[in-house]
Amino acid sequence: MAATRASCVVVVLLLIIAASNVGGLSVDFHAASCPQLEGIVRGAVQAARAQDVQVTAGLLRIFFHDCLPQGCDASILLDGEKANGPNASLQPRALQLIENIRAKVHAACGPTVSCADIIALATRDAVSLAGGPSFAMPQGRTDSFRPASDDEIATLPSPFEDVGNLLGNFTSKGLADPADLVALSGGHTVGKASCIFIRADDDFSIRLNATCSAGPTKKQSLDVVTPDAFDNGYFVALRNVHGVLHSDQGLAGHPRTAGIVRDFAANQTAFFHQFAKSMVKLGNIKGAAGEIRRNSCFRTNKARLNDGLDILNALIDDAIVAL
Ligand code: HEM
Ligand SMILES: *[C@@H]1O[C@H](CO)[C@@H](O)[C@H](O)[C@H]1NC(C)=O
Ligand SMILES: *[C@@H]1O[C@H](CO)[C@@H](O)[C@H](O)[C@H]1NC(C)=O
Ligand SMILES: *[C@@H]1O[C@H](CO)[C@@H](O)[C@H](O)[C@H]1NC(C)=O
Ligand SMILES: CC(=O)N[C@H]1CO[C@H](CO)[C@@H](O)[C@@H]1O
Repeated sequence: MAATRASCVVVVLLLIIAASNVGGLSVDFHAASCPQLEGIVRGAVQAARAQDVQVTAGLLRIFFHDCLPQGCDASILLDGEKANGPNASLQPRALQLIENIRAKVHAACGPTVSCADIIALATRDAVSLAGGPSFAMPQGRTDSFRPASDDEIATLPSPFEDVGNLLGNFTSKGLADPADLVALSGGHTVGKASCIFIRADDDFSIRLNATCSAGPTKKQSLDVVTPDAFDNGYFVALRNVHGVLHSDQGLAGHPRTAGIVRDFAANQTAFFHQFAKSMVKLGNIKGAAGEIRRNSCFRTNKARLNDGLDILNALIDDAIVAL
């Protein structure tokens, strides 16, 4: 009897420890509960890239926009946040890819993996498939109950900001090493920016801006050296004053970041090492306690339940009318 009670206490304690470990990420978090996870994610990202290489850029930006405002919690996929300003240009194909992967993973393993973990893993794979570094990405995140607030979304930095301010903006999120800002800005080695963001303050960038007269939806590659490859071409461009955004070009001139840009332009391995390290750091920004979204990455479980109740109520109303 006493032994049974003692073992109950142990079980309860273990449950408490497991619950309080939410947010404590580890690389083998899903190893036992979903051994197929990494293979499913990589296969799906590879297939998506075969359709459209831009999906790498799409995922990278989603990961950044998910993690920075209120922690990595897939809040970016909920309607409130998705409908907000910065999302206006998130790639719909990359957003849908995350949900497609969730459906595959949950079909194989049950609802054991969060949408936030899928964003992190898919982004990690999209980087290495584009020629970038391969690295371990800790897992065990949960999905938020709500989108980020407007105030939290407003903590995403502006491309018109000076580097001194960007360093402060990143430090306030726990990314305090200037190498974090420089390496993560290196995400702009792939992808495109809308013309309204081009700095247009010297001959080179005014010429780039001029290509935009084609229309307001025209975009310009952020890395003018090797637009679609994940490499250090972006830093080579910054050294040649061929950065596209004010926030990019500033990195080559600020005393706390210029030396790092020079290193990364000369040594791709140094960039790759720091990028992997800073991505893990970005991925560790912790969201509030949450859930594993079971039916769709675009809906909280409660919203989904409310839908179900609405349908049930409608059926009951119909039945009453029929009577
Ligand atoms: C220093 C802070 C940053 C600023 C000010 C910034 C700003 C921007 C802007 C203005 C765009 C263009 C959006 C558009 O017109 O569609 C953009 C695109 C992009 N950003 Fe950043 N960004 C920053 C940091 C990052 C980080 C940390 C990452 C990821 C590690 C990242 C990844 C991307 C990617 C991949 C794109 C291209 C997206 C696409 O082609 O779909 N950015 N960024
Ligand atoms: C970045 O830092 C500057 C200077 O402190 C501040 O004015 C700006 O609002 C910050 N931006 C974000 C997005 O936090
Ligand atoms: C950039 O292009 C836009 C639209 O084509 C134009 O209205 C604007 O004057 C240009 N800016 C500069 C600085 O050339
Ligand atoms: C390039 O960077 C890597 C990683 O930081 C370093 O081990 C290597 O010595 C560097 N290579 C050169 C030529 O500086
Ligand atoms: C303002 C805007 O474009 N919002 C979009 C955010 O993303 C979702 C999903 O791709 C779109 O449905 C919204 O229209």
